[in-house]
Amino acid sequence: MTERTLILVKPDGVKRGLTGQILARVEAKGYSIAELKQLNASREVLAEHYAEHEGKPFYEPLVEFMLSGPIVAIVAEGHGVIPGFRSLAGTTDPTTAAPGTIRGDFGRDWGLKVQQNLVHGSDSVESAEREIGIWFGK
Ligand code: IDP
Ligand code: MG
Repeated sequence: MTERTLILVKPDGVKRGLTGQILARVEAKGYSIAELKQLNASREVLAEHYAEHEGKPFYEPLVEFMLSGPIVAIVAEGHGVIPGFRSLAGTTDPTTAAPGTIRGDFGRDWGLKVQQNLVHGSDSVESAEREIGIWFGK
């Protein structure tokens, strides 16, 4: 089966009207969109999604941020899409993410407790499978 990854356009990206530009970059790279929906996340879904970060200082602000508005959840498909989308997204901190990346071009430090960095992308085959199950069902 072709590789699949979970992409989330976080509430900052949706609010700022950047969903289309983010999707355009995914498509321009040659990946296809297998699933797409906009939703308001629940605390339960976010607790599952961010289980690895529970207990970290940015965990609560991260969950509050992800609850602050609609999210666009996407399953993207194509060979190498997992590292490929991480590369399109850029590094976690938008201040220093490379120009040319989603976070580098559209993100910045807003002086908040959590990095508002526009997108999430799965970081491994195992995470992708787990996360697609959380957001789209098995
Ligand atoms: P990633 O999204 O690049 O994979 P992770 O380390 O998995 O980064 O962190 C999940 C999310 O938590 C980040 O995208 C960012 O929104 C937030 N975050 C991560 N590290 C920090 C931090 O040190 N301070 C504030 N927020 C953070
Ligand atoms: Mg991560």
